[in-house]
Amino acid sequence: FKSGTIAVQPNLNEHLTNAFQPLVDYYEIFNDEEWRKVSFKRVIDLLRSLKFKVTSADQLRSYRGIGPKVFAMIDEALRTGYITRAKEVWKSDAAVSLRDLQRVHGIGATVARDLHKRGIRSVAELREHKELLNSVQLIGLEYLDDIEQRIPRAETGAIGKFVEDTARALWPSKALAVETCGSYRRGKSSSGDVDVILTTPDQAGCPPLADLIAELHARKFIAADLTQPKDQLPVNRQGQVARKQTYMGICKLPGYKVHRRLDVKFYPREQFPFALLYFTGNDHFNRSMRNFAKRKGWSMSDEGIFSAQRQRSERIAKASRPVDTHFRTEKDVFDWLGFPYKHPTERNC
Ligand code: DCP
Ligand code: MG
Ligand code: MN
Repeated sequence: FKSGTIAVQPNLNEHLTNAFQPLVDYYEIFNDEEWRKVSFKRVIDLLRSLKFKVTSADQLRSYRGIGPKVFAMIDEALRTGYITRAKEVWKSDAAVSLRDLQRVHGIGATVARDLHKRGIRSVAELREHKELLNSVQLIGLEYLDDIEQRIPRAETGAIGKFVEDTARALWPSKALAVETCGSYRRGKSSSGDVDVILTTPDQAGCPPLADLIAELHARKFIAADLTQPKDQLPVNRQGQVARKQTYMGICKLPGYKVHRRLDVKFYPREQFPFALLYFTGNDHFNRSMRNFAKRKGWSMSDEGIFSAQRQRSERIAKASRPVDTHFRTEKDVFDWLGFPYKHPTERNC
């Protein structure tokens, strides 16, 4: 394996790269203006590579690749927080199309651009051209109207409980910990999807998540799979899985009308506090905590904490975890980092 390290290079100029990104997305669509896309992309790469946070356009006077137009745009973004030209393209027909297409699960920026180039301008048009979609995108399209509806808090809790009850019935001897995370755990009155994570204190590993998903299918709770949990193996000799396992699908409670997006993840016990933290979010909170860790020389993920010069090889990354530190709870992670503890309901930043 390669032993090279990935130097941690935080983007200190997100305030500017975000302002330029819509221009890249926009010009990506027009083949004859590809050069515009490339030049804005170069600007973003340059800004991303800087070792300082730009506070005045004058700091970039000496940089080649920043012509007068881009210079004016940077100046505008710093003064007003946005770029007029980017705002215009954001409202353009093409951008409206791209955003509409990306409502479908499995359609990201790249696929949306491809579809747009093929002449598909909206979800409505997509419904007439299903031959362009893969199986996951087809499911995303089929359940789009349901999935876009917010889930009332009580229903999110009931879905979490259905998964929990099924898991406990399936593995009665496993002493499972089951938690519904995401916006639900942060106390929100409604959620976009349901995020359930599980673990077991069993040192040998976790049972196959595929078995739980099969049982949820048997109970007619899952309507469609967006991932295939069987792909997560290999299992060890005891038939147990030592790594995290993840599943995405569409579910519906018995007697309910609307289908909901469900994420289920099964983590080894020692990773659980990190998984809990990560999937509770929100993403802004996660970013600030990760940045805090980074400044102390650590890199943090849903699986654990690693020395920041994270090796390319996962195995080495695991080995670089500080020895003799056992994280039992989320609070252990806060305390170990010296990051002030926040209750889940205080993580809505
Ligand atoms: N997460 C993250 N960064 C991402 C995606 C997710 O840190 N790019 C973390 C934080 C989220 C959590 O995973 O809170 C769950 O992701 P969701 O997309 O389900 O987001 P929420 O549950 O917070 O909100 P929603 O109610 O929209 O599902
Ligand atoms: Mg969620
Ligand atoms: Mn989710």
